Order: sequence, then structure tokens, then C-alpha cells
Amino acid sequence: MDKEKIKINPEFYDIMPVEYQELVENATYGKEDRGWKDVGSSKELIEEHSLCAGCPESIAFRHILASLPNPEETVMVGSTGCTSLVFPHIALHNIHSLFGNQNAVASGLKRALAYRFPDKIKDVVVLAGDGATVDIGLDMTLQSWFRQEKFATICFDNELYANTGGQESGLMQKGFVGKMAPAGKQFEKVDMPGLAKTSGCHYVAMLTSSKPNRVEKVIRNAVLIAREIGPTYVQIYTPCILEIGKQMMEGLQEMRDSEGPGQRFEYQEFITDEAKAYMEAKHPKKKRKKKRVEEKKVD
Ligand SMILES: Cc1ncc(C[n+]2csc(CCOP(=O)(O)OP(=O)(O)O)c2C)c(N)n1
Ligand code: SF4
Ligand SMILES: [Mg+2]
Repeated sequence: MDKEKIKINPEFYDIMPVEYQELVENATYGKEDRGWKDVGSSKELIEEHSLCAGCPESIAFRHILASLPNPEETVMVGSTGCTSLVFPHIALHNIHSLFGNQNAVASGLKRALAYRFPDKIKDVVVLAGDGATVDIGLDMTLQSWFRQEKFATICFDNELYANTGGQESGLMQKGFVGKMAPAGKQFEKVDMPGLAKTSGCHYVAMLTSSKPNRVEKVIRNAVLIAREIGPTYVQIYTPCILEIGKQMMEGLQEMRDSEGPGQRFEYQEFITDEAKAYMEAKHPKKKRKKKRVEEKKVD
């Protein structure tokens, strides 16, 4: 999405929806050090969502979209599930794939974009649930990594099939009884970050969406490394508050409780030597400039 493409004909400016006017004037397309701190002071690339009130997927979505290094030239690929309810509301090119096929679709897309636009940077980012990524789409996920496809895969891990009422998924924790999985999970959560490492990913991270600066850092790494080096994988705990019986204000605490030492979502990060050298050479960390606070003049 080039900003040029969304500019408004001045003749029609006043009849355009105010949300669109804001997008043209105040979105962070093209801003070099864009990040989660822009949320609240600029037009976000997500206008609204139809997730349950307080669903942690919504805040994760906002911080991911705020952190993409190159949103105007990024295409996201989604899959069926609660995440797919958000894609129609975002100001970013996106494709809805058949459930589970998202990494196969992204593979073709990335190759086609590289062929069609050899002089442009085009990022492809998959964002899908754990059912789509690890269960029904596992073959497509792994094969894209084996083939070293250059795109980032983000999994919103809510440890079950939320959109269809709470069936068991491979990422469900042992012993959990879902609304549609009454026997309880019999074995441990699949070690997907481990699989990602041994399947060729150059950057792997597991986290919750409780810390926006961490989400920003991880997403930036995952997208930039995927752009030139190879596949990357990010697993974010976005608990389904509806299925685990929490209130709308309790999602944040649930994530905090689950990321402590030894917990299921203790922060993990892995980077290959090649990816590390690339990041240090081409995308060294920059210190964010502090916003200057203007002194208020008192008359
Ligand atoms: C090919 C296909 N199989 C099954 C379904 C039914 N279905 C829709 S959403 C869903 C589960 C999604 O689970 P997950 O990927 O974990 O996303 P969540 O809803 O938990 O965010 C299933 C099985 C479908 N839409 N298409
Ligand atoms: S069902 Fe669960 S994951 Fe889906 S929107 Fe509601 S709280 Fe979020
Ligand atoms: Mg799920």
C-alpha cells in the first residue's frame, strides 16, 4: 500500500469518511522508526475489530501493525479463525487463505512479488492461529521452512480452536479441558519453537503480548531477517479469555502469569549467526529519539 495510492482527490476530500482522511494525513506509512509508541498519537492501521471485548489478540494485532518496518509494501496472509475477523479492518494488503494453507499461499506470493517487483522491497507476513499453523496447516508451515521461503510466520497461540468453540489443538496445555474437548489434553504442548529451529528458521521467538516494546523488537527482527536471510517464526500467547473463563480485563494478567520463569510462555529468542551478522550490519539498533516536550507558555 503506497501512500500515493491512498491520497484523496481534493475535489472529494470533504465527502470522504473521516477515518480515511486520518489515514492519509496521520498514518505512519514511510516513517522509519515506527513502533508501538505511535499508538495513540497517529492513525493506526487497524480501525476496529470484531473480536470479543478485551481479547488479547486485538492488542497484539495493534502492536504488530504499529511495528511492521515497511507496511506500505507488506502483504499479510491470514487464515480462518478469530484472527480472520480482524483482517477486513486493517489498512494493509492482505489475503485470506483457505484454513491451514497460509504458508503455501505466502510462499507463492513472496516468489511472485520478488519476480514482479525486483527493484522493490516487498515483505510477506503470515499471521494465523495455532490450529491453522500447528495442526491443520503444519505440513505447509514446515515445508515452507524446509524450502527456506523468505517470509515471517506469526502464530497467535491461544492454545485451542477458539473460533469454533474450543476444540483441542496441538498447542493446548496438558490437562486442559476445553468446552469441546471434555476428555482433557493427554500430552504436553507441542514444542513449536523447537521445531522451527530444527526446520530451518533463522529467527524464532516465543512471548506474550503483555510487553509492547518486546513485541515491537521481535516483529522487526522477524520481518527484516525474513526479508533477506530466510524463514522466521514468532509465537505469541494471546489467551482466549472466553474459553479460559476470564473477564475482559483479565487477559493482561493471564499473560503476565504465564510468562514468568519456568512458565509455558517464558520468553525465548533464537537467532542464527548468519541472521545476527546481517542485523548488525544492515539494521543496527537505533536509540529512539525522545519526544521533545514543548514548554507551555503562560500568558
Ligand atoms: C478447511 C477448513 N477446515 C475447518 C474449518 C473450520 N474452522 C474454522 S476456524 C477453525 C479453528 C481455528 O483455530 P485457530 O487456528 O487456533 O484460530 P483461533 O480461532 O483460535 O484464533 C476451524 C477448525 C474451516 N473453516 N476450513
Ligand atoms: S473467542 Fe477467544 S480468541 Fe476469539 S475473539 Fe473471543 S476471546 Fe478472542
Ligand atoms: Mg487458536
